[in-house]
Order: sequence, then C-alpha cells, then structure tokens
Amino acid sequence: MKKLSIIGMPMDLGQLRRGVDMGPSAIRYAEVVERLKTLFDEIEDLGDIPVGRPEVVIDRESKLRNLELVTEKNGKLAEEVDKVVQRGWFPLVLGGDHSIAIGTLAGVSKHYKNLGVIWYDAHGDLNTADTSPSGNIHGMPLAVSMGIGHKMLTELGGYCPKVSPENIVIIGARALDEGEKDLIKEKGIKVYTMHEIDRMGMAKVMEETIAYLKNRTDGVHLSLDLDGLDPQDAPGVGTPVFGGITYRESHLAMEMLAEANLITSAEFVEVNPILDERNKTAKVAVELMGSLFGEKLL
Ligand code: 4U7
Ligand code: MN
Ligand code: MN
Ligand code: MN
Repeated sequence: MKKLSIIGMPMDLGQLRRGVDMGPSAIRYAEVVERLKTLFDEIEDLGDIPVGRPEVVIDRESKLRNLELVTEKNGKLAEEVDKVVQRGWFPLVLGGDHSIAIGTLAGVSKHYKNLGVIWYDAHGDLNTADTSPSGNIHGMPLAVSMGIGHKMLTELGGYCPKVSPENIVIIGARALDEGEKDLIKEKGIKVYTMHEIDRMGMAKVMEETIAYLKNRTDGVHLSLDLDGLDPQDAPGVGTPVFGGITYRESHLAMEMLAEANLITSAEFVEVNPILDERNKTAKVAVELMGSLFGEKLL
C-alpha cells in the first residue's frame, strides 16, 4: 500500500521575506492532491502546522533571527512527521522557508540508521551563526542537521546529528558562502554544482547520486528548494540565483529518483506566491512531485 501524507508548514521566520508562509496554500491551489491522487492508494492532507504571525526577535547572543520560534515550530513539525512515518505513510512537507528541514529531518531521521539526504538547492544551507552573512536560519538547516550550529536547533527531537556528511548529496549549488565551501571540504560532502551539471549532464549526475546513496543508506530524504531551479522556471522564491537547473533537467532528476525507488520522505520549500508569476512556481513544484512519485509521460 502506497500512502501519502501531506503536511503544510507555513513558516517564514527563517528569513526576511514575508510571503513564503503562503507557500503551502499556493501549492494546494496548484492542485497537489488532485495531481498525486492516482499515484497512491491513499492520500491525506493533514493541513498546516500553526506558525502564526509572531514578532521578529533576534537572539542577542547568537544573532540568529527568531531562534526560539523556529525551534518551537520545528519541534511541532518534527512530531507530526514522526507520527506519519510511524504509521507507515510517506511524509511530504510543503514549505515554508527552508528552516523547516530542521523539523522534517528531526522527525524522519530517528526511523533510519543511515538516512541519506539529497539537497536540491542553489545554496548549501551550511551556514552557522559564525559564517552566516544574514543571521537567517533558512541558510543553516543542512549544517544543523549534521549537528553543526546552535544547540537548540541541533538537539531538536532530543538527538543529534540527524544525518552524517557522507550521506549527503547537494545538487545545483551556485551560491555558496566562503564558510560553506570550507565546511564542504572539511566534511567531504558530495556536491554537484552547476558546473558538474553542465559538464556531465543531469542524467549522469543522478546516476551517480543514486548509486552513491543506494549503497550506504537505508532511506533518503529529498529536500527540494525551488531556487535550485533557474528563476526563469521558478521565479517565486526569496533568494533567486541565475544560471540554475532547468525545468526539464529537474523533471529528469525526479523521474530517475522515481525509477530508483530511493526516496522515503520529501519536502518542497521556499515557494513564495507574492514574488511569483501567476502561481508558476507552485505549479512547477506540483509537476515535479508528479514525476517524483512515478507519473509517466506515456
Ligand atoms: B535557502 C545565504 F548569504 N547563504 O545564509 C544566507 F546568501 O534556503 C542565503 O537556500 C541562504 O533559500 C539561502 O543567508 C537559503 C546568503
Ligand atoms: Mn536556496
Ligand atoms: Mn535552501
Ligand atoms: Mn531561498
């Protein structure tokens, strides 16, 4: 039985741009349930985790924006995701800014001895309070999940780390901060930047990614930041970077993941309908989900 559980996470506290809290609504408006219905035996939409509209608070000591709130709300998300996995359903989280990966991974990872993560993103999201140019937690979740960062975040769910560096593959990187580059080298994280995607082609990148993760993991989480795609194809994001992965390359990547039957949980994040063109980015997200879950062209 294939069962899909959708959870909305209308979080915008991990960065500065309001509007990303409307991501889950935009994705639902783009008919996510209707699109995926035939690909599962059962689908449920659990609605949104309440995030509310709290005032922005900058932690004095660490300079992290909304540290306590991001921790608290991600704790709620982690509990929900945990329950979904426990019941044997596939958790699909709709964001929301990328800080929600801290919660998703805290909920998922306790169910696997050796979780893998595919981080599909223009950015590395590997900053810490020390290396972050912004203080925005959405630029930190991958580091946090490796156990690097503020203790409140890394200890979420009562265990740390959620993922080890050798089980991570970053795809689409083209805007890494200096501290992130250092961390990638120090930890030996596998990264396919836009250079490798141009050079090898997406098919080869995905073949290698799948072979690499299949051998060493017992589950793989896909964390797809829509800004991994080129802003022409996904304009509704808060931190767009030119020269990104195309729409077709992204479909190919999702189709190959479906074929490999590798992914055990997923989240689609950073959809900001306020910055979008007629809900295009949410529609692209839903179409990519279709490919990820096995929709065929013929
Ligand atoms: B996203 C940035 F400095 N690296 O840390 C930072 F460029 O989840 C951007 O990938 C982070 O969209 C982008 O603030 C976070 C910046
Ligand atoms: Mn990004
Ligand atoms: Mn991101
Ligand atoms: Mn972003």
